Amino acid sequence: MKFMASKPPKPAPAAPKVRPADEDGGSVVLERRTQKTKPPQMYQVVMLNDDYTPMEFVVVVIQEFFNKDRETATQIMLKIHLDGKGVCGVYSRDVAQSKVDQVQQAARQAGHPLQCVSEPVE
Ligand code: TYC
Repeated sequence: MKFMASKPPKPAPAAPKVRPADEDGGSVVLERRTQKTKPPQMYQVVMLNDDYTPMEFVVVVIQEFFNKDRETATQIMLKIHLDGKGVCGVYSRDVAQSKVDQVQQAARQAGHPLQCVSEPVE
């Protein structure tokens, strides 16, 4: 038998351990949570009918303060005239209140009894 001058060959290196994706030690796990914050309460500005404010004034007010085109403003005004009230727009609480204030100031200045109110949307 021949004498071995060199060491016996090392065993092949072990294959790297592969961990499952959810156990890799460094990854970020995002939990699915039910949303806790509710969207803010919105308010509708409702305009009321009366027997004295001219239709044209109401149409102009709806165009000016609620950013509606003339046709849409006319439809809203006619709905108010026929049904007694109608929604001109839906906003956050502060914006809705400021629309009410603007309409009432314009109506008072022009000498018309036009009224509108802000109310929470269900
Ligand atoms: N009813 C009013 C008229 O006949 C018109 C009108 C419409 C007034 C809507 C107010 O919010 C209103 N001149």
